[in-house]
Amino acid sequence: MLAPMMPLIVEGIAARFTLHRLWEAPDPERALAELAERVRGIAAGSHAPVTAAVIDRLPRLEIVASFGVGYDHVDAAHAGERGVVVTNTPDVLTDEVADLALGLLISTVRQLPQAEAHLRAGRWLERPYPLTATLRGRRVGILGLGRIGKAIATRLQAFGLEVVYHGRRAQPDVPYRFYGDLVEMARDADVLMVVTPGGPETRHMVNAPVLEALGPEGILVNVARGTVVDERALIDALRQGAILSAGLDVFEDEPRVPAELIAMEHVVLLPHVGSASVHTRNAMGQLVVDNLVSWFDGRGALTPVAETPVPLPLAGR
Ligand code: 8YV
Repeated sequence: MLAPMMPLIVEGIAARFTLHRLWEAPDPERALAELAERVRGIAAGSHAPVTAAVIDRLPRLEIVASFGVGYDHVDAAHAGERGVVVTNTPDVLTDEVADLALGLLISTVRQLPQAEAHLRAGRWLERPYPLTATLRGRRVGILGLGRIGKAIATRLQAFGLEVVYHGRRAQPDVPYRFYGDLVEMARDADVLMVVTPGGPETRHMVNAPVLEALGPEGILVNVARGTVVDERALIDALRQGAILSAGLDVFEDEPRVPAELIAMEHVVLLPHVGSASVHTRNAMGQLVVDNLVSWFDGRGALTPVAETPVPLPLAGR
């Protein structure tokens, strides 16, 4: 383990394997060098990247069990080339993140945090809270219709809103209109909901032209990765009124959030809490442990990522 993880994971792994807590070593670099010939698995979180260099230093490495559905902190392509399986924690967080996405959307459009602050500050006694924008009649463009995107779409439909989507390819089995071009979708949509994975392929996909196309009544919601949105372009768009508002759970350089965003009273900002309930984080943590146990029991990884569909440990192949 390269950096501290939740107790459930630490204890679950330590109960079954020899766990080396690298961050506790006086010199973690040296500790890794000394362990290099023996390490067969890594448990990873987003604050300690598993780079190609780390993978290459460990000749006996078989599996990287990563916490979170997003795994942009792991060089999975390189792991795949090396025959190392990478696992993530999908499914167990889908509904939690979709719930949060809807909460953030409503909070942003109807200014729930600002309205509450108005009450708490005693200002209701002076005047009612000003009228807000509405969710009614909005068309929501989902960027990335994967598992979480679909769970969000289901909720939006229950809210009586039209859903469209953009992704790498059209999905024949979904009832929503597909746009091959993101700017075109942004032009037709009133909300852009970002749910696509991070990493170099999606970096700054939501840029100035996309925000311009979303338009002055447009709302951006990002529950995916900060890197998908060009944060400078977003700040400019919000300042100039090119879009109406934004609800953000993720940031380019989190936990550092640009002062310009913090100063804007009309945006809603959350500290990356999409999956952050005790229930869901426990389920995610357990899946990290279960992947390692299943792998070293010779039963294969439970949730390997697309880049590393390695079926079984070497011994079982
Ligand atoms: C976690 C996430 O907050 O699953 C993900 O991809 O972003 C979140 O569920 C994150 O992985 C915690 O490090």
